[in-house]
Amino acid sequence: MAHLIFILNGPNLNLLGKREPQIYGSETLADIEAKCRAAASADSEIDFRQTNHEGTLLEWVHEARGKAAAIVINPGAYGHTSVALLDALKSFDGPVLEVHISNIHQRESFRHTSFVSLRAEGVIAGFGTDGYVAGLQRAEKLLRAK
Ligand code: CA2
Repeated sequence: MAHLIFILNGPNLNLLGKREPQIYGSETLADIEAKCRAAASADSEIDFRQTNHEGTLLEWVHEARGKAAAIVINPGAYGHTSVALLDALKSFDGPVLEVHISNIHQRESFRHTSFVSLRAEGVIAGFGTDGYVAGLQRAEKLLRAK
């Protein structure tokens, strides 16, 4: 059966490919979106978004309730700071997969914890932009098993 998967991106991810390539690589967010669309199975519809605003991210998670089957999310720095984002994700019924491009555990200690991880079925960090495809494929596998 066809299903909708939200791929949500938090703050500063619009800057990918434009600065800090040594940490985040040279691909842009548009490249990542194209990669996800190419990797998605035929029965997945992808809704790919980015925002720099915490409230917008919360509203997108609310919108996903009753609409999307799964959420793949790179929360950016909000993963480390936002209890509100965790609470919003707890109101969503389907699988949540958390993606970080960089290996957050190899970086500053304030990046080592993520509130989102408390809700996520799986967490991928340090796989570069391939982590998005891994998160998407894991979401699809979990949906097929339902
Ligand atoms: O590794 C990741 O994907 C992160 O979620 C990226 C966030 C960072 O705050 C998290 O700790 C880990 C940052 C988003 C990208 O920020 C950029 C800033 C300048 C230039 C390019 C990207």
